[in-house]
Amino acid sequence: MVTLNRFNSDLPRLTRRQMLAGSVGTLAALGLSGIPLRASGDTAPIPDFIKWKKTDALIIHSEKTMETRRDAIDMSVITPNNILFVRNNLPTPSESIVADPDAWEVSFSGVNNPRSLTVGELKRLGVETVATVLQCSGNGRAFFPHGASGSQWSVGAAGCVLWTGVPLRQVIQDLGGPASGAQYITSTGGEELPAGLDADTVKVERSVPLKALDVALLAWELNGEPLPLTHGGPLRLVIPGYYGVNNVKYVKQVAFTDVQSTAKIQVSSYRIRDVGEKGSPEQPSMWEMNVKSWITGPLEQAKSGPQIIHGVAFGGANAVKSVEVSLDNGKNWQAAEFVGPDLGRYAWRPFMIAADLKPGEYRIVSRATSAEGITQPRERRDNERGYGHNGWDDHGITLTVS
Ligand SMILES: Nc1nc2c(c(=O)[nH]1)N[C@H]1C(S)=C(S)[C@@H](COP(=O)(O)O)O[C@H]1N2
Ligand SMILES: [Mo]
Repeated sequence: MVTLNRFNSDLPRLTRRQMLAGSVGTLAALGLSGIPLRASGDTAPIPDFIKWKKTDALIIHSEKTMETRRDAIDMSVITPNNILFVRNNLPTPSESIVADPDAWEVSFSGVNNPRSLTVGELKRLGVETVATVLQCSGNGRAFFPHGASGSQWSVGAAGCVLWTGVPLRQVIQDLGGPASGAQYITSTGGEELPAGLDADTVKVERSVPLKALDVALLAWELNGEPLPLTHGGPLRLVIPGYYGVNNVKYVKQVAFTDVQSTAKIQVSSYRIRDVGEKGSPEQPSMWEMNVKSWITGPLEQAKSGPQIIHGVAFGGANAVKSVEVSLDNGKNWQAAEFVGPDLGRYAWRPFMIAADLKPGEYRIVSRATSAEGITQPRERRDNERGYGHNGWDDHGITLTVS
């Protein structure tokens, strides 16, 4: 028997039609499909490599995927390391690679003077700190009624963190600049690949457009601490404004290339396409993020009287400009206020409205608008793998006030 208590509010709201149909999507959404979408009462096994996390703030989907509970984000400007979501495509490398972080080597190619540099050497070239939203492309996947395969993320495959490292452009300048004809930055993760497999089918290697050189950072610190192995230590390539997958952990190679990587994770995975279609290179790649927001509290139950209704919002590749909140599922909207400091274009901003709530049931939704004037749509854009969901309807919560 699955008990749904605190986790309930993270569940997609099902239409009557979906309930009646009892589709695979419905089952996946409820966690009854064999995909472990856990209720908070469950004691999911905690993998060793995240033993240092505050595991009661996480929903453990599998031994390689865990998301932050919706209420754990609360009104935090910065997501603490010990509650930040985790997503690994491959087994985590050995802890030994962070024993002496400064000794980690990364090779640079497709530049005029190709060479390898250690983290110790990179630390002498420059330093900058940037706040970014780190978000998995599939965040919100659990809300797709067709039962998109992959981790059934609700809203918690996202956090806002501070990265410290050297701007990539500074390093590349020192190496004579990108070779002529370069169009992409292609970076490779440092995982050891399982033997006997074609490397292209498993390796984490992502290409992003060359223009990302203006913002990319080679980071060795997360929220003021040495970058933990779990989040890509000793060194991670951070591409502000881009989906999680482009932020390659334990980066061991940065190449400036005229074509995109031939790895499956680039060629056919992380591509937006209609339900039922296979992935292929001509479809849009999961690069720049879109504008998004969601309510983080109160969830489910509240006492009547004054309440602070709050959430987080970000603009994706742009700054977030404003957020509106509706207590009646989008009929009436009111402007929300941002809470706390503005950490820049790529950060999220907590927001709130003060409301005097009478007893009853409320469908509370939020919609953000980016600096370029794009507002979150009401509807999701259905797509095979459940990527890029920013529809405000599915992300709302139902609050019972007594
Ligand atoms: N080397 C490497 N980098 C990686 C991954 C990976 O499996 N290996 N996963 C990617 C994906 S899909 C996401 S969403 C983010 C997750 O980052 P986190 O685990 O630090 O939260 O890392 C990205 N970078
Ligand atoms: Mo991801």
